[in-house]
Amino acid sequence: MPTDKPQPPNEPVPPDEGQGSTVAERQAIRVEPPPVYQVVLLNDDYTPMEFVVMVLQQYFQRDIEAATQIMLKIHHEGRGICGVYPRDVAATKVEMVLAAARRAGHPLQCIMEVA
Ligand code: TYC
Repeated sequence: MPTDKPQPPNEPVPPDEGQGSTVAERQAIRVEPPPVYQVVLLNDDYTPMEFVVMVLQQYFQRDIEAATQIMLKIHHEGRGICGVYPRDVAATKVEMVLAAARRAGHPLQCIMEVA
């Protein structure tokens, strides 16, 4: 075949492709909500009720009525939610409650779990 005429390319190249430029793609991006954690107190036979009420007032900003209700729920049902927080806040509250309980010589248990 004579080659004196330039041949057209096999496929047309769309503008801006294959030339090192960035192409923004329309894509649904799913953003998960940040995980929140519930701080839970567990019942035991030795920690005084008054101490648990104090913990709920001091570390979970409950008034005396709400604190007493939560304490009684834990006493009767074995566990109760003190509050729901971002992970770092929940972890700090667990640490502070456990430290206060150990200082006072009580076996109170406090845990966090994904809400
Ligand atoms: N059961 C304890 C008592 O009878 C009271 C108690 C309540 C302890 C809640 C722990 O998380 C707790 N003295």
